[in-house]
Amino acid sequence: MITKKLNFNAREVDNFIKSYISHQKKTNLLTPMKYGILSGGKKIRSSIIISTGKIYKLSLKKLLYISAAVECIHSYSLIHDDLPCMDNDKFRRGKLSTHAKFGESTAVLAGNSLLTLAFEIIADEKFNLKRDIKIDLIKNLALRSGHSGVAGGQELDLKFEKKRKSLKQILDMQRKKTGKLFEFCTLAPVIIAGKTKKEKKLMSNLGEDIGLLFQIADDFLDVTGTEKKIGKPIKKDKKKGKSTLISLMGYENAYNYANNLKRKILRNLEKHGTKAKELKNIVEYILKRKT
Ligand code: GRG
Repeated sequence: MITKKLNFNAREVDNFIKSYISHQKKTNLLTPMKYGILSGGKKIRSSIIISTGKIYKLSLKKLLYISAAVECIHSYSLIHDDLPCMDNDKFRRGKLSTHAKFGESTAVLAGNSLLTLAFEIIADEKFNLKRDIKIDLIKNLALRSGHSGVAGGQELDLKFEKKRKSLKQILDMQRKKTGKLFEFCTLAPVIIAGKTKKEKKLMSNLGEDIGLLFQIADDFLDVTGTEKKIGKPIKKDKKKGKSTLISLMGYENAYNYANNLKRKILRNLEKHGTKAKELKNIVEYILKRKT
């Protein structure tokens, strides 16, 4: 069962992060940082990293460093996404959001500290990789987190509220806001494995498609999910006037779009045969998920 595997991976990554953080200097910000990264969350990006690593026969240890770094960026983005100046959400993962629990300025600083921690983890000398590979990883993660990636996508998302946007504009925003970090998840193992430029491009595109699928599925959950299961208020997108595929083309057409995207992703994974079985199962799960 894929959910068992996802839970197992999430525990492995949480344990790695806990142990990593236990060696950090003790500061006031550590508590809100831990609250933002450790209490809950599916760690699906980590499972994508780990299952992509299986295609290239990489050790779990190496993949855990990358997973921890990505979860730092992801948690940082959620902490900031919930802030009053962004989506102003009081609940996340079934509990108070970080700013609601610790105050706004602490949440901003805890988010910023998770961002820098991500790069500290990759640069750590205990992460045993050649220097040029590490620089490549750091550069690629930075590129996807900043203005041409997640942060840029978030800005578009906020700007698009209560406006009628085209399919192209919505897809561009969602590919940046959510797709770019997933892109790094399927690219990083290829960088570590030292594969060709062509393979890197193929796996980057695949990851971005998986991220887009994940975002569309997230938008479905806002309509069909329950607050108890997803741990945050539902039906927010309509209230806030968010630009989504559902607002543009209706639920059924958006579902067909997502289903075709899922099929395309699975077709592109065919060439890896059984080595990609776990990644394929995660892709199937993304569209079926209830949390
Ligand atoms: C530059 C990283 C960065 C952040 C600043 C606030 C912001 C800019 C970006 C927010 C981007 C954002 C919230 C994207 C939404 C992605 C998404 C679908 C989140 C939900 O992810 P899940 O379901 O969450 O994996 P869990 O709780 O399981 O970890």
